[in-house]
Amino acid sequence: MVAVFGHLNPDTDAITSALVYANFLRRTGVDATAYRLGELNRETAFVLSEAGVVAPEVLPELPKGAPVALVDHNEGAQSVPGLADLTVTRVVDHHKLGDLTTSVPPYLRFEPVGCTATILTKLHREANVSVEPQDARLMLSAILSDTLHFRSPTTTPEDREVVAYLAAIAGITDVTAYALAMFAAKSDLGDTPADQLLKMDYKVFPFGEAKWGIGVIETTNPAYVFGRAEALRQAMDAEKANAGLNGVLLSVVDILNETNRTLVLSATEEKVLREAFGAESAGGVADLGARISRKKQIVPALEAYFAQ
Ligand SMILES: [Mn+2]
Repeated sequence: MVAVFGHLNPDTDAITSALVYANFLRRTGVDATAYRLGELNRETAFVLSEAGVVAPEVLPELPKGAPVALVDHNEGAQSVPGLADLTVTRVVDHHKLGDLTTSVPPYLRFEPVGCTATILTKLHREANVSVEPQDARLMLSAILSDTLHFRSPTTTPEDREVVAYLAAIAGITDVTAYALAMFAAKSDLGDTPADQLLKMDYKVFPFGEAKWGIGVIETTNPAYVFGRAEALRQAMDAEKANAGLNGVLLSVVDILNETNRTLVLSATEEKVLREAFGAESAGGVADLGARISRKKQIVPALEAYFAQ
């Protein structure tokens, strides 16, 4: 049995791609089960509930050498601890290639599109496997989530075409209304503890010798997040110390207005934000303008900065 899972601190794409790819593998004759590496965020819980789908189980401890398939990630720092002791047989992803090594020749499918689900839809078409309506809804949701309904610069024409294709199969007639409902669910953060808010969409990246944690809160209600700035900075500070990180950033992305204002933890982060992005900080917040994509606009600039 192949265990299929997305990254730590899973988002909608990480969860739904595991579900859909495991189903695709089963339908093409491979025994596979979807798992998750963390709690669902509110958007993902909304998506699964709308689709009538039960969340995958948390990945149990696997025996050494167990076959696994990675979706929506490939870097060790974003995966299950001990990944190096497992056998990566497949990766379907739309992120930069990191430190992945394998012990057997793997099936790898990487494309620079807006969402793993776009690639999974193509896999169905290429294999002449029909997309089931429930899977169509899950994949459409993932694409709307990852591309912020086509606002993100990661969006490609294929993502748009695939959403139109999946909407017809899923019977979703008003994609805009559905996307807004998803974003409202994501923004309804209630009294979520600050450390959970930080980790909701959070990844660790190695930059040379340094390791940085970069969180993103995509919301239609940034005022709520900034109202909790002090507690969030405390959570960032604790995470930086506990995980031995060189820096921690938390970007607050206003989905509807397409802006990024990033919480600045210390002089270290302030200096890097100024030198890598030309972003000045005021009141503990740096204005990163319209850089709303961590994958395409934040991480590459930091890689270039730390490579100097
Ligand atoms: Mn993704």
